[in-house]
Amino acid sequence: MGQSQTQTASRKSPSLSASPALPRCVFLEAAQVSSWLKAQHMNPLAIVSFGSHVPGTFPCPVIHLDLPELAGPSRLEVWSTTDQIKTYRDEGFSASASGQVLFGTVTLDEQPGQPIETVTERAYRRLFSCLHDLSYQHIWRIWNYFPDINGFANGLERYQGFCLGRHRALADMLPDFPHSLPAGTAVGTRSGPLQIYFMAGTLPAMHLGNPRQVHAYEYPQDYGPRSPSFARATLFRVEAHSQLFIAGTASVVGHTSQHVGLPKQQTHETIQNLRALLAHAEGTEHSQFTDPRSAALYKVYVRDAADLSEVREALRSFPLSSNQVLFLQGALCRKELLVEIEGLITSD
Ligand code: 3EB
Repeated sequence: MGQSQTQTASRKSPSLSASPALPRCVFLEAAQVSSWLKAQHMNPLAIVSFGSHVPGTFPCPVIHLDLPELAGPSRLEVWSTTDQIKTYRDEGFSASASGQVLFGTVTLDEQPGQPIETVTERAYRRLFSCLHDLSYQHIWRIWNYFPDINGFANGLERYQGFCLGRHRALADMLPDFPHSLPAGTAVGTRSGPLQIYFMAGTLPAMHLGNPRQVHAYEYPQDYGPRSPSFARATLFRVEAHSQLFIAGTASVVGHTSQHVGLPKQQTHETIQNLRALLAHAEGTEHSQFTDPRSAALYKVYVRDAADLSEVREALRSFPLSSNQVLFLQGALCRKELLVEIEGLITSD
């Protein structure tokens, strides 16, 4: 992005919050959030809860997802920044923004009889018109959640309907589609409306593929009438600091699901995909994403709670320290997929 490398050395600080443009994400127990923000002099950009109560009131979007936590104490995903924030609210849309980064959410209820593709297309059109109005042109990361993701309606699996509606809106509204698509997650909740949250910036980020996988936006039509619109990872760099947003990654090689019915093997395959992606990102950007000193956060989505111990066992071979991982129960977009892992790695 053209920043000079020499300038950064003097600015380098042990705190990841040193760089104003990089938002920070941490997993915190609900009771700690207010005191943590105060102690760190951070302003909240967004708070995501997975079923637990969010105490107090926060000026930023607060997103409640019905994705039960499967291990450890209940925690919230807290996004914050050292910068001052402004908040925006409109029907079905809320956002908070610092100078360079906007964190937003679109929530739409499905009306009886309305196909999921229609709701999704509306939500995405809404999202882009709000971003356009607020002048955050570059979309960095998108998370999508809705119930009954593997259910059938109107001759399509609901996930396929979702992909169709998303594709219609993005192909129309996103400049340089599909190459500008950011890292994505799409996971089925137990209940709730269609909930989308996202980060956008005033500066462009770099979107990456995974060398072991076909670009999702180039999947053949066997998986649905329109391919899934997301990149495998998005990398944002400011000065010497890099943030790598890792899309939901599953046991998919090429475009084919591997190890049907075998959660442990699916987890191992997913780890191989993650390792390939991290190596690719390091090669592209000369940043250290596999360095244990990098701050890494992962969310592990497990379809069946009964598979948790096998998934955790398989994850021992991957450097995930337990306080940086959330295990969530969620349904995944292909019925045979049992586990999916997304991540955020900050390196400086
Ligand atoms: C896959 O590789 C697994 O439709 O936004 C992962 C992350 C998956 C995001 C999406 C789907 C999405 O196809 C599924």
